[in-house]
Amino acid sequence: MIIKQVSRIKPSEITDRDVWLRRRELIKAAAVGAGLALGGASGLAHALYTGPENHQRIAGIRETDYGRGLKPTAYRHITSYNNFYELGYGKRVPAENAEFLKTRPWTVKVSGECNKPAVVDVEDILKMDQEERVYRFRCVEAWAMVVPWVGFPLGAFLQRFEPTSRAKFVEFTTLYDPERLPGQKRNVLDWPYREGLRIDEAMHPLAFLATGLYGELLPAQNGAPLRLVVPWKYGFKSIKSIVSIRFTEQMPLNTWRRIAEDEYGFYANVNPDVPHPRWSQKRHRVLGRGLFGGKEDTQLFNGYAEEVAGLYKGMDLRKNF
Ligand SMILES: Nc1nc2c(c(=O)[nH]1)N[C@H]1C(S)=C(S)[C@@H](COP(=O)(O)O)O[C@H]1N2
Ligand SMILES: [Mo]
Repeated sequence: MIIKQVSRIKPSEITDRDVWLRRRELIKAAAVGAGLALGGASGLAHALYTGPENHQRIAGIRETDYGRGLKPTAYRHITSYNNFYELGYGKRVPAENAEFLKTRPWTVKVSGECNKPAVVDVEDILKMDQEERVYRFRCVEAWAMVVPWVGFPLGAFLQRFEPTSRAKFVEFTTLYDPERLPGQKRNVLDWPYREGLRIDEAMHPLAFLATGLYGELLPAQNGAPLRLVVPWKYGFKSIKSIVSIRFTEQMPLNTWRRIAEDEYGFYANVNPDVPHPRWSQKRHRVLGRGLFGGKEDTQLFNGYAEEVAGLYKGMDLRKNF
């Protein structure tokens, strides 16, 4: 019966965040009424598209103003159109292979230029205060979506380990385990996937570590149990299924730059005026808005220029692409 309640309102009918929030209340009420332990922001879609570890609501999520007024992309699109090469190539394949990625046990090792290196268990990470932020997300391939993430600011997490003055960058690494991430059995990328941020980018209040979306734990295909979200940069910076965070003095060599440094830079800031060598970045397609209805102009820093432009003052954004 919860399915019926939920599916009465299609994600495509949500016009703004207030409606979406009201709908969430309705779903909560329906779930309680039905005596179900699991809620779910988009009912049937969850059942169709997610693996066995999902449907786990995150308790005590704090609402925030981030993204107020943005219309979140439907859950089924966010979770069925993915880039996660470790779970296969092709947008639909990672969701199909979700069950391979067992996310327990899971630890995150924090090391390098810091006073308090540590290995943190994912259960402790999930005990941190969780908040919700609705962010625009723009892939370098010129598709985009709006995601209601759950998680916490990256900077708040990093401070716990007391980075030293030599910590100029932060390097992130994805799990390497070809059994749980079978795409790693083929040498398509130089595994494990790595990414990096400058320390001031990492400490910026918009930089986020996500544990969930739509109020539930992340599905495997979206980077469970912990992934980076840097909304002003192209999607490939938002590394998934993180097991290691290292403070470094040198700029880390991120995976895509290693493969094609003329096409993918370190900064990867969303910028409509700097085309990819093989395509324009002026516009993008928003998932879930139909084949012809979803085109939008791409904004500098993906619309977050007011917040982040100061990080790049005096830098040539064409050279440092
Ligand atoms: N480990 C890892 N992280 C990754 C990727 C990947 O293949 N492996 N793909 C990146 C790219 S190109 C994008 S666009 C986003 C896609 O995130 P989504 O599938 O949650 O939309 O994840 C990024 N993080
Ligand atoms: Mo991407």
